[in-house]
Amino acid sequence: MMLPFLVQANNYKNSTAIYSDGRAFTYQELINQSEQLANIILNGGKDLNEARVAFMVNPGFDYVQSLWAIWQAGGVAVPLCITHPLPSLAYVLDDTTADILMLSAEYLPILEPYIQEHAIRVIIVESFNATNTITNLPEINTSRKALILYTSGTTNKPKGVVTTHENIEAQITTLVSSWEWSSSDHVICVLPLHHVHGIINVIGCSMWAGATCTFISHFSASSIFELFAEGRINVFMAVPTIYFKLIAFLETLPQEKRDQLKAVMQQFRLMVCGSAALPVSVMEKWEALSGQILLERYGMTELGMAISNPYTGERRPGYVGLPLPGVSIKLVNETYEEVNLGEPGEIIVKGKNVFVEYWQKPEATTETFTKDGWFKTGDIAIVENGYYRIMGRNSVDIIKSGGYKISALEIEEVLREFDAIDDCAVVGIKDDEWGELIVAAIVVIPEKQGLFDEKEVSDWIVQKMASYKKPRKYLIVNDLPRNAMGKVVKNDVKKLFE
Ligand code: MCA
Ligand code: AMP
Repeated sequence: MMLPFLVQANNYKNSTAIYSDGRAFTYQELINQSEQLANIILNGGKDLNEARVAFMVNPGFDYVQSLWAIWQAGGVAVPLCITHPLPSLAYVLDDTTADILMLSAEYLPILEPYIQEHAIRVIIVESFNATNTITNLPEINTSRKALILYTSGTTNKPKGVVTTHENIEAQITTLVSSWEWSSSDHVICVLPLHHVHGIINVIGCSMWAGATCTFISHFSASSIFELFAEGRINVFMAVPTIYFKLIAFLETLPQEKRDQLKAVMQQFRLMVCGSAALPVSVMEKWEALSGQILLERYGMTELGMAISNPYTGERRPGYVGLPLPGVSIKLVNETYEEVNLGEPGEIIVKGKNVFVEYWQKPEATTETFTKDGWFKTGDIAIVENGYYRIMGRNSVDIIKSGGYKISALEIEEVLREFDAIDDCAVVGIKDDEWGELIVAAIVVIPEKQGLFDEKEVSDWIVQKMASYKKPRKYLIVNDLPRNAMGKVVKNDVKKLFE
């Protein structure tokens, strides 16, 4: 049996699947080339049998063909973030014990030290030349593992979220039908491709529907509007920070140019926002500038999307809408009993969309499900007049900045390794542009007073972890605020930055 995404692609062989690298690629090319790349990955073997294949590949045709090739070879795809420093990449490679690494050539230098020290097979994606060899690829059951995405949580190191082909199909199909994706859609992908938002909502849905996806290499407001102005794109998806930045850019343009862009954007079929709370002010400004009412939805790496405002019907500002078809939701109290309607509770979720496990972390996996198999999100919500509203999280140690989920504990652990730092506490403080801004209260080692240098610590930390995890403000304190038990009170740390 063919994997479901291939069954879909075969319905649209002659349509354009992707615009990237200055050209158009049809579904037929995607099918052929990914099949042949799968053969190269297999290297004479019959089936990767869920071996992990990491790939650090630029957004575009190469990315999608790599993903599809890994799946067709029977592997588990592990996308690496193209802007992460070596220690973050090495963590994922070690954790997944990936023994095949697929790369865009430009990422070879950053990974060279890792490659030198590990028996890992490297495939440079651009140098692969499609031949027309006859292929004999394995049969893949959809219950097999397909993808591992890393997510930060309340533990200090990110965990690998494992989903199967079946999970991915459920995550995609509920969106394709609810948001009425069709083969005449054309979406632009501006999101990073190591997270669900870009992989499932943009690539997964567009490729499933036989639509077209145009890639740009990285976020740039001017490039996005240039593409919009061409008049071909009709679907757009982004995080609140991106809409904030697009609004700021539009506001710098002369009125005439703004009017032209508004006329173009009014023709869009759909604009979606999610990954973090969409401020009502951003939704309103965007509507004034684009004529579009953003559709806000709620999701999670472990779930794909779970709750969404309706495609047709009221898109209520400040609310995430209703559970998507196939996704069961309950709001529960601390003992996992359902709360009364109108009371706040933790969101717990069941459905085919829900991931299977945290990679090689059986205890964390057991802990995150209730006894009867509901996934505990850690997000608190309330139902008001029929719609869900997200009220916050049950952990202050999780920060959402720029749409990225970031563990305060992970940053603290790295900061504590810095020479002059004795102790620290990292928190997220409210910020219009970034949702939350990462800040750190620092206790300097007594003998090293005066030696703490913000720039030095900033330059140092980005060599250890992704730059979006870097604290944006530091405050030197004599002591961290603690409770009677000696535990740092994060809400009091936040107040220090007010
Ligand atoms: C970057 N900068 C920041 C931050 N990030 N400042 C404060 N807080 C931050 N978090 C600063 C940089 O230091 C730099 O400043 C300037 O912004 C530009 O940096 P750059 O890295 O180029 O940023 P960017 O390209 O403008 O990135 C902003 C972004 C990006 C496009 C919003 O953060 C992004 O792509 N976010 C989306 C993440 C995402 O896809 N999340 C979905 C996962 P200077 O110039 O002064 O040095 S969540 C998910 O998948 C679930 C399922 C869901 O619900 O969707
Ligand atoms: P991630 O693990 O990166 O997938 O992030 C998932 C988290 O993002 C959720 O647990 C929520 O805390 C948050 N999130 C996603 N969408 C929304 C939204 N529309 N409103 C508020 N929070 C959101």
